[in-house]
Amino acid sequence: MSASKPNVVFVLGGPGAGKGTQCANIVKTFGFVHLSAGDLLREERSKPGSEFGELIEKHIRDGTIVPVEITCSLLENAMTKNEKNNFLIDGFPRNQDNLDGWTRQMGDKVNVHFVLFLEAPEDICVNRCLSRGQAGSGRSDDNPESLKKRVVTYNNDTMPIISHFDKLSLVRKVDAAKGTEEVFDQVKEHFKGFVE
Ligand code: UP5
Ligand code: MG
Repeated sequence: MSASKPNVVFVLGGPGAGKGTQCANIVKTFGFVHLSAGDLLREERSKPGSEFGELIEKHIRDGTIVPVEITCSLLENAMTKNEKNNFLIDGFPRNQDNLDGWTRQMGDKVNVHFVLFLEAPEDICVNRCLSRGQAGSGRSDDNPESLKKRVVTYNNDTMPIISHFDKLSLVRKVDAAKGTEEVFDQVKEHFKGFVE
C-alpha cells in the first residue's frame, strides 16, 4: 500500500454477474490491483493447516457469508503487501456485518470512490455459473444446490448493501447481461478518471 490513502472501488453483483471477468479487463486497461474476496477466501481455505479452512468451505458451499474479521484481514494483508494505489475489491462487502467490519478496520485507511454494480437477471447469472461448473471450474459452489443458496444470500443480504451505497450516490450501474465486450464498454466510462 502506498504512503497516500489508496483508492478503492467495490465491485458487486450476483453470482456469475461477471465481476471477475470485468475486473480482469479493468486491471489490463486501467492498472488497478484486483482483489477478489472469494479468491482470497478460497486460497486461505486451501492452505495446509489453515485455522479457518473448514469454516470457509462450509460457508462457500452453503452460499453464506464468512465472518468479516477473516475476510477483511485477508483484504488488508493483500493491500498492505502491494505498492500500488488503486484497488478493485470484488465481491465485498456483501452483508451488513461485512460493511460494519470494513468501516471499523479500513474506514480511515482508504478512499472508497464508488461501487461498480454489475446488474444481470438471476437466470443469466445462474446459467453462467452452471456452465462454468460443467466446464470443470472445480468450484465447490458451481452446482444447482449451492447456487440456489448463493442467490438467496445475494437477494437478502447483498442487495441491501448496494441500496445503502445507492442512497449515498456511490453506485455506478452497468447492464451485465450483455456480452463481455459490451459490458466492458459501459464499465470503461466509469473509470475514465483513472488513466494509467
Ligand atoms: N461470463 C462473465 N461475463 C460474461 C458475459 N458478459 N457474457 C457471458 N458470459 C460471461 O463469470 C462467471 C462466468 O460467466 C464465467 O464462466 C465467465 O466466463 C462468464 P465471473 O466473471 O467469474 O463472474 P463473478 O461475478 O465473478 O462470479 P462468481 O461466481 O465469482 O461470483 P460470486 O459472487 O458468487 O463468488 P465469489 O467468489 O465472490 O464468492 C464465493 C463465495 O465466497 C460466496 O458465496 C461466499 O460464501 C464467500 N464469500 C464471503 O463469504 N465473503 C466475501 O466477502 C466474498 C465471498
Ligand atoms: Mg468472481
